[in-house]
Amino acid sequence: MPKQKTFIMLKPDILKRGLMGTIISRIEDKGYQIERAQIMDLDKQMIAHHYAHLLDEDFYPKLEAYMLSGPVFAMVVTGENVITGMRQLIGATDPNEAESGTIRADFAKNVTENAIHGSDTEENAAIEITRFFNSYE
Ligand code: IDP
Repeated sequence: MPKQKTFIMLKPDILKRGLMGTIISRIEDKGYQIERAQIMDLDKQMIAHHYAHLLDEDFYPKLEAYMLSGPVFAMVVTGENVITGMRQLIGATDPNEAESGTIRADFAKNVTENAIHGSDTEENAAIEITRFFNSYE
């Protein structure tokens, strides 16, 4: 299995609550490498592109407010089968449904403020990495 890249983003409350290091350790402990990273503020347009599939949802304004509530930590993470592996490490969208030991089960506050994003497909990983880092190397 060749190395893959995925886009991972620690959401604002993780930075505010001082949990960045803990979550980065979980990623590295799984054998993945952080290849690129930056702390950044998102704007409404960036959030609308990233969550374009959710723009019509009732909860979108709440999601937008959460993603604007502080800087995020954006990363390109690499490793064997990293897209599926990171989705497993992250857990289900709703922390009440996330398997124990996953990042969301341990650190997400609720289904909106759920700590972390990870790309779901290789195609989306390439789109998201390009959106956040301006290039897919
Ligand atoms: P994912 O982040 O697990 O891939 P998506 O369905 O793409 O799940 O949702 C994107 C983000 O939108 C979630 O991570 C969460 O922050 C928020 N979200 C998703 N579903 C709900 C919901 O039912 N209520 C409130 N917020 C939600």
